Amino acid sequence: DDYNPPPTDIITLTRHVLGEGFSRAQSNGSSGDLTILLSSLQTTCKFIESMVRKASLINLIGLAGEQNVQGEDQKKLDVLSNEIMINALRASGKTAVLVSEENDDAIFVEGSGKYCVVFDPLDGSSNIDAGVNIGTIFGIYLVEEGSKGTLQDVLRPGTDMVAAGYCMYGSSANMVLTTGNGVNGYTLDNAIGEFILTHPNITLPPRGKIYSINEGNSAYYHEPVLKYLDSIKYPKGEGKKPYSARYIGSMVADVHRTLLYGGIFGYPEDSKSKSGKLRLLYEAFPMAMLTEQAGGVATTGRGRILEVQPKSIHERCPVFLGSKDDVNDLLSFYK
Ligand code: AHM
Ligand code: MG
Repeated sequence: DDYNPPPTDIITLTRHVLGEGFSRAQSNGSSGDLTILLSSLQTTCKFIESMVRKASLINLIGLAGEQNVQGEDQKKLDVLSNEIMINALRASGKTAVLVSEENDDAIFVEGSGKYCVVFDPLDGSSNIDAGVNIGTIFGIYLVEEGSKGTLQDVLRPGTDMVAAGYCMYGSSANMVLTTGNGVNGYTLDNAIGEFILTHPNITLPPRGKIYSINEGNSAYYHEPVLKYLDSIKYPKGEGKKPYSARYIGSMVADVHRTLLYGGIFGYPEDSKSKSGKLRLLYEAFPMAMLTEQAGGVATTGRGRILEVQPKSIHERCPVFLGSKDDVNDLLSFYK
């Protein structure tokens, strides 16, 4: 017989998260709550995923900003994603403070929730209409001992995060998650509506062959960045090959590729953007935590990203992350 039975013992995200030793959160005796919170985040990503898939069809028949047949204003995808996340995270009963890229102020949730979630509901906005990969990024803090949830609970270095991750909406939906115990990747199986563990223990190769940076900004770049770029494009030494350039302009997609293939991703500070473009709390910190947990390095050029002390929730931060040897090469130009 040619019958090939499908695997019947699949590891779903829920199963994995339930069974994983939640090193940091567990030591606070609240791993059950984190499981519930992650489960709620999982649902929001499935919801956003389905909206992203439908959006291209809707775009074909109506422009954003127009009214739909019911006479309601059509919401743009990023606004919709933000509402989905805020509603679900509030309803989870496990959150105290929410910080979204889409909201000027932090949101304080009434109740006994102990977690703070910082997030960019739909990152890569310039890519939405072209159908290029976009994603949701999130980081999670536990409120400090005795706190009911204040701004101070989210104005903390990334080293305090208990979990971080993203979901990339591409040819498939991929969730990549760390709870401080390595990095795992899951792929959404739409047929059963579950994220399945497909990339266990993601580990960055020590060196890659790809650089990912918006080189169109070269006119503004500072010397260390220009010199580093030169060194990988015109390598000196027997048998050394120039690096390949890959830049999507969606942080989630560029970081995802970097985690899987290695190399370096960067959004530096320059003479035009004094702190770069990316947001510290909900872009740089989560991606830096994932990178370090996968064995890579994440730096501003001057120091470890995760150790930056945030002063305000939407502040920006220069970012370089990726394979250990590649990022250290870059850092040698800063010395
Ligand atoms: P956004 O939050 O408005 O989408 O901007 C963040 C995005 C990142 O996903 C990406 O790394 C970066 O902006 C790309 O910027 P640029 O187009 O300047 O290269
Ligand atoms: Mg963003």
